[in-house]
Amino acid sequence: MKKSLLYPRVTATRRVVSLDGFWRFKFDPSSEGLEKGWAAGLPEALSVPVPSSFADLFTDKESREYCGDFWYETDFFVPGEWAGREILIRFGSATHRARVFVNGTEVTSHVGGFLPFNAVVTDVVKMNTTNRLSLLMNNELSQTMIPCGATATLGDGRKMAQPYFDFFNYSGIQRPVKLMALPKESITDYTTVYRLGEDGKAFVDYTVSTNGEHDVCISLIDADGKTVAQACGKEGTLTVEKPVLWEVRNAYLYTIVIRIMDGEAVFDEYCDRIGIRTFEIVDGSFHLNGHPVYLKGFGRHEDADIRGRGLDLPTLKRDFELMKWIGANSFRTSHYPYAEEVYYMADEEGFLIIDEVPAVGMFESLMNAVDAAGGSQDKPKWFEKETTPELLVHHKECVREMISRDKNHPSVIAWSLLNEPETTYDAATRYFEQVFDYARELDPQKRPRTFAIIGNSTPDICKCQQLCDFISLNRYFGWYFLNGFMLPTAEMAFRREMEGWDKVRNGRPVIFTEFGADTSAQLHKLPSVMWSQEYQDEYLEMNFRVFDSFDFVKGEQVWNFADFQTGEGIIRMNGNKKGIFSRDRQPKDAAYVFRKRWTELPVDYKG
Ligand code: BDP
Repeated sequence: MKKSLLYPRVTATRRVVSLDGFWRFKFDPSSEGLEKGWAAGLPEALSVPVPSSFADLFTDKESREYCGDFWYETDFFVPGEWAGREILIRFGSATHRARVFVNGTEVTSHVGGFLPFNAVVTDVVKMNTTNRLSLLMNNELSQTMIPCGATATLGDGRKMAQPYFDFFNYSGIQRPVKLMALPKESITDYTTVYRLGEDGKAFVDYTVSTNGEHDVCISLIDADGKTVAQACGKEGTLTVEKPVLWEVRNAYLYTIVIRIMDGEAVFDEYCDRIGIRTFEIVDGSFHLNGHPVYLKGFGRHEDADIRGRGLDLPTLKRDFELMKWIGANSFRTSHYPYAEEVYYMADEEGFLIIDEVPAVGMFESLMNAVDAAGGSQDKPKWFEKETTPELLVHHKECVREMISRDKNHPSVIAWSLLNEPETTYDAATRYFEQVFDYARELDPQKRPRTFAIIGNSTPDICKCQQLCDFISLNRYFGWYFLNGFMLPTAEMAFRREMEGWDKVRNGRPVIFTEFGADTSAQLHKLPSVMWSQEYQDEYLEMNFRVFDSFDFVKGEQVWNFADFQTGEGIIRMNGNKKGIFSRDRQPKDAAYVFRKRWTELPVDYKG
């Protein structure tokens, strides 16, 4: 049960209680809490909401920038009628490391801040009374975990996070926490793979895992509540005679009901919503249900004022409304897997997701945003370090957890396995091969794999692009390179590089996973200057001209959906301003430029 990443659902046999709300909280800069017994009770605690990042809740800089150990604590009640069941606590995520205690006993630990995990607490909880849940957490960055970074100790002894990536190191319990009661014999996982028959039928090949011997039965129920297919056995095929397919921006969802049966008795029941669709690359194009689709959308962040990266349903709703308004059909979960609620909303709204593992910051010269702009190159090679083997173990574990969690979402069409890593030497190739092979092995749907290629990994020197099923480029011609008055020369250089990609792409599609220009939502200037809204528009028009003149470009995801928080620095004015929307989700001028383009481009553009 510990490893089951099924989304928590109440069914005939399962009970779920939310533990979200105000929790007790305490910083532990000297890492003394464990020794002092804080796992059993937190002295002089503060109060913070869960889910939320802690950084922007307070008014002092020490709290915002805090790096090190910290504690969360709450009490929860276990109903007496749950006796005899398996009892679990399920964390949507805990950033970046957590040790979990119940009534003072350690029950589990987890490393990696963006994927869920369970604590099995059956044997440590007291029934029909209150129990104590405590987490000893840590948000330090290192070179052996993703996202990569370092932790500095300043002259005055304080620790400081040094991300090798361009977003704020938001931490805490940022996603929902649930108390669950499951039957002892239960469903632990399921997978689906889709085939479309020539006679208009659809076939859903499924597997179900349980922790017991009894057989399972599966039903597929349509949106009107009618059962359209049934099958029994832990592996099998559901045949849907007249399927309604899940289409881009026109989603149709079925409910899959899985039951462990013993005669008429139902031991366990799990329900989920799935969409029937195929996704593949055919003749250099993305095909959804056999039809070409051009990707229009964003690289995004889970980021908003005050709550930081904490799941916030109103913000999530607003983001999807804005994406619909602007004519987008896709996004990348840059630079980490998002909260599960995001994928369920994408399933319902018909958005296509490139799901990204938190493998960012794997480039010594990207040690901070200043280096990113300056491009210092005399650093040791990232994938030849002593720390690389340990990093690979953690990276693969995150890939496993991501695919295990997200594999049944119709919205998820591809895996992005790294963002902007070094790619120009053989050790990188060897590292990449292991991650790419592992993803292929794990994914029942064999979705296309890619990684976001940094600007200085050009087609002539990149030694990893050949592993991608499609090529994803992060390109900043006209912003980091040849910017401002030099924009026309940026276009020439950009076109030359695209000709280079055409030579090595070997029939594969190319998309842009990043392009963008920092822009102040307040600044207008005629003629334009960099950072003005006029310049953002000119920059975009240049990029569009390039995209439109190469038929093998099959998608554009601009950086970024909205302005977002980063660390402090001389090239970031209270965050990254490449948003098409401001951080409070209002349109910059560029939003209207995109809206015009994307609402006019046909879904099968260049198909
Ligand atoms: C790319 C990164 C992204 C940054 C962006 C930028 O993938 O995380 O925010 O550039 O500089 O290097 O705006």
